[in-house]
Formats: sequence, structure tokens, C-alpha cells
Amino acid sequence: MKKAGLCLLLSLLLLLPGCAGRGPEEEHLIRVGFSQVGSESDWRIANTASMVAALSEANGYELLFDNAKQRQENQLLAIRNFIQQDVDYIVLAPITESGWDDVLQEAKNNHIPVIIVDRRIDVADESLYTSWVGSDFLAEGRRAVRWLEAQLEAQGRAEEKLRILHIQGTYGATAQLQRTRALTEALAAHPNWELVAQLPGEYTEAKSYELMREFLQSGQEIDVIYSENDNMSFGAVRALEEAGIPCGGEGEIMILSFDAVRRALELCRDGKLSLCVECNPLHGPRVASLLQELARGGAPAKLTFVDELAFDRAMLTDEIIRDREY
Ligand code: GZL
Ligand code: ZN
Repeated sequence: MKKAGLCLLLSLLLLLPGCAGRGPEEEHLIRVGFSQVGSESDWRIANTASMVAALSEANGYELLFDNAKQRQENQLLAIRNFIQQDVDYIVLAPITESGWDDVLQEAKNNHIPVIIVDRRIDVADESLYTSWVGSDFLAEGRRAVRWLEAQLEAQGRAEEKLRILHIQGTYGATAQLQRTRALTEALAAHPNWELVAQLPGEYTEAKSYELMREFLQSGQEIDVIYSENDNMSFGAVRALEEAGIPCGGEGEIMILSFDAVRRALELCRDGKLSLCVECNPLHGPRVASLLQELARGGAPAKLTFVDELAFDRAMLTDEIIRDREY
């Protein structure tokens, strides 16, 4: 091949995307595209902070971050953008379980491994993602039900009628599907438990407050609120207080809440919430170790579940609350 042609070929190679325009020191950064659901809750804010801190340049990453503002179409756009930018890895926190097959097939066609965090995805081909890390949401729901059964037993109310208001998270999110399933199982097991209403709170304080105010105008009596995240519980507490209806005390409405963010633990310690079921958002370090293993050519576990607890007032101290990371 003529010398000129060789130079031309070499100069073209240098223009390939992914290598051009980056200094030598940047070349060794692992480029990660992270598509986040939104910023709908304290949990989500803590999850984002954990991911951003772990995938820092100091730790060897170039992080491309996208906040989808709770809209799946924004996540699909973000993933296609990451593919265009030829990232090394894609991390997806999916808003709902369905709708990911096509875009993840495009990532696979471009040899970009995908890690799923938090909620699950329901795809025909499980090879479309390399690993998932998150919570066992069904176990979280069953933890709440077991606690409630024990409380009712202790109060001699196990056979009494129990009127339950169910505030649900974003429909189709794994946390919603599985926390709801735990309550559905419990309702089937306890004929004296009655589901009074289900409110679509979308995991936000504002939506839950609005729906709770409307519900309270119906005058329907309730004994328990099963609220699928803390921010929706905050909205419900605000509406109850405005209506002059007490909660958390002896014989008052019991609120069972999920996430156990600091504000919720404080409300629990102060007697407003009855149970806080932990859902750990600190997935950053776990995702970073999965990426490191992939970068070394390793084969990380397909599923990694995080360990979680539940807190009631009897367990909570100022020290526990102070030492919490979120
Ligand atoms: C659970 C996560 C849920 C939280 C909510 O892992 O998907 O989404 O429970 C958040 O606070 O909005
Ligand atoms: Zn390069």
C-alpha cells in the first residue's frame, strides 16, 4: 500500500469515535452511561448520590448521567444516546419492568454490557443484561405483614375487622408489584382484613397528599395505611394532620412505610409512623465492583440482593437515626 494511503488510513483510524479528542489520561477512564428513573423520592436522591459518588473520575470513571424525570421514553432516549457515544457500560435503573427488549438488543448489538439496579426488568432474553443488584421487595412486603400480624396478636385484635388503605407506588415498578403482592397475599390469608381503597401515589409526597385529602373527604374509616414508600407516607401524614385525624398512637391509624429514609425514621421515633421497612438505596459501591469485575474480564453474579431490616418505634434510638447514611 502506498505510503500516502497508509498515512490516510492511520489518520482516519485516529478519528474513530471513542478515542479521538480525549487526552492520554482520560483514555483509561471507564465510560459509564447511567439512566436514572428521576428524583421522585428521598430514596431516589440517595440512590443517585451513591451512584455518582462511586462512579467518580477519581475512582476511574467517566459518568454520563441522565435523569428521566419518571418517563420511560426519556430512559430509552438516554440509552440510545449512550450507545451513540460508545460508552463502555450502561447502568439502568428501570422505571417499570416492561419495554426494554428493543433498546437493550441495540446495546447488545454494540457490545455494551448492561447492569440493572434497583427495580427488575422483564425481558424475553435474559442475556440482554449482565447483572442486576437491588432489593427483595416481596420480602420487604412480607416483613411488614408479619410485623402487623404480631402487633394485632399482641393487642388481641387478630380476629377483629381491619380496614386497610393501600397507597401504591408507580404501577409496573418491581417495588410496587412485589410490595403489593405481599399485601394481596395477606388479605387472602386474613378474611377479617378489608381493603378499603387503593391510591396511585406514584412514590411522590405531592400525589399522595392530594389523593389522601380526597380520600378523607369520603369519611371512610381506616385502621392501617400500607404505604409503598416514605414520601407517600409523608403526604398521607400531612393530610391526616390537616383533617385532625391522629395516627401512630394506641388505637390510632397504623402507617406501615417502605424505604426507611432518615425523615421516616424520625417520624417513627416521634410516634407518627408505626413501621419503617428498609429499602437500601446505596447501590453505588456494588455497581462499581460489578463494573470492575467486568473490566477484568470476570463474570459477576447475575443477581445480587442487598440485606435489609425493618424498624419500629421500640427499636429506634437517636444514635441509629444519626448514624444512617440516608
Ligand atoms: C425501591 C425503589 C422505589 C422506592 C421509592 O427500590 O424502586 O422507588 O421505594 C422510589 O422511594 O421512588
Ligand atoms: Zn481509546
